[in-house]
Amino acid sequence: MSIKLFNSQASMFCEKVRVVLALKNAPYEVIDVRKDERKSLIEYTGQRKVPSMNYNGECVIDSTVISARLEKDYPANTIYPEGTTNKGLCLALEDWSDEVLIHANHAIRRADTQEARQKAEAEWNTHFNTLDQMYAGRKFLFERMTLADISIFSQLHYLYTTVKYEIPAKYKNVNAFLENMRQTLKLKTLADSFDAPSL
Ligand SMILES: N[C@@H](CCC(=O)N[C@@H](CS)C(=O)NCC(=O)O)C(=O)O
Repeated sequence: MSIKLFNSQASMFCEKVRVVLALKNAPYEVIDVRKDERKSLIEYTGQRKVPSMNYNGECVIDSTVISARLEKDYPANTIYPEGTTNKGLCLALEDWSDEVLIHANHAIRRADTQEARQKAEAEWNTHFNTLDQMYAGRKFLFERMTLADISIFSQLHYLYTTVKYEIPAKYKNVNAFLENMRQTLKLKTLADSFDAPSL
């Protein structure tokens, strides 16, 4: 089995896949797309986005598709919760994080006026409120760490590390979730990006 991950260390979606690979204890090689300005990525996949993967000769693109593909061959340490209903909810939350929280991250990163910054912070406050209720009284959204938590963490972690935005202390459950994920992923500090080969 040969797994090659086309990776950009700063990408939140690549971090999401690196966490899944580590959880599965699946050995993989990293191809840093910044080294050749995505030339080998484009040659192999015909597109520019990471994460992409050469999975034993099979071209797999997109963090959701890659995660599902890994789950199929590495069912131990499942990334989904028990039961069909919860699996559906987990996938919906993964999608919400990947499509909605990413928008808030782009908005705050690209804000170049005070007005744009305020609007982006307001967008994040709405999501912090939602997340604070979702994580009230629980370490993870389901009975263990699942893809929903990993996706949400990767967006919040990007906000903290790349955007350098501190989540306001009043969102106690969101901050507690981040600290719990830091410990679970064995990051020395929240400023580190995740690249451990296993958990
Ligand atoms: N839905 C995709 C999003 C991937 C994505 O947006 N990747 C960004 C980096 S975070 C990228 O490679 N952008 C480069 C480009 O679009 O040219 C996933 O889950 O993998």
